[in-house]
Amino acid sequence: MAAHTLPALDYGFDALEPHIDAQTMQIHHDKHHQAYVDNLNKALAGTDGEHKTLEELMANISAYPMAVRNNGGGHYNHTLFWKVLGPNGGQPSGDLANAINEAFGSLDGLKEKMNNAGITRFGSGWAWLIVKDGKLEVTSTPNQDNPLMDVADVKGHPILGLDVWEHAYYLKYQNKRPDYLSAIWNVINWEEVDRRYKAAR
Ligand code: MN3
Repeated sequence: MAAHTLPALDYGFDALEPHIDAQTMQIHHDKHHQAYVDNLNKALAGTDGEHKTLEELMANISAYPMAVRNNGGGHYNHTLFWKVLGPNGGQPSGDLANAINEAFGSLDGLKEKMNNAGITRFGSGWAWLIVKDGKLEVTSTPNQDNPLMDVADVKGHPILGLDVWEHAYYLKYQNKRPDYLSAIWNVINWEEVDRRYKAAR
């Protein structure tokens, strides 16, 4: 397949203000994500991994060098992250809302569980809402790992991911990761989470 490329955002860098500031979005997308893409392409050049999709790489990531794990995970995770964020906020509805209520009691129950997963993830990583055996679960991963990887402690199909690396929040929130995690729920694109939920079931 062709070399991996940085996907454009569906909204402006300032669209998630005041919850996520424009400067953070610009650096995060144009610098951090671009670096994952560039370093993934470098790590894959001339290897059999060059011909695999991202999903194929994730499923067999233990067979690849750490540079593919870190940068392939970084590319997959951020591509998902930009899509599940958006300026319109709102709430989950339909089957997804029912599944959230069933698994976590309420939307607030999900938020609490995911924020706790993000806050207790030491160092850098991600908090995830996944579909596992048809049901919703919350988990977290270190670094740029994700639940699609064969090395993940808890495997499943991610439908929402929250980046808890400091680069995702430090300019606005400094060391206050819980404040960033509280605010991010104002800019979740629930239509996209719902689309991924239906696809994953
Ligand atoms: Mn990031």
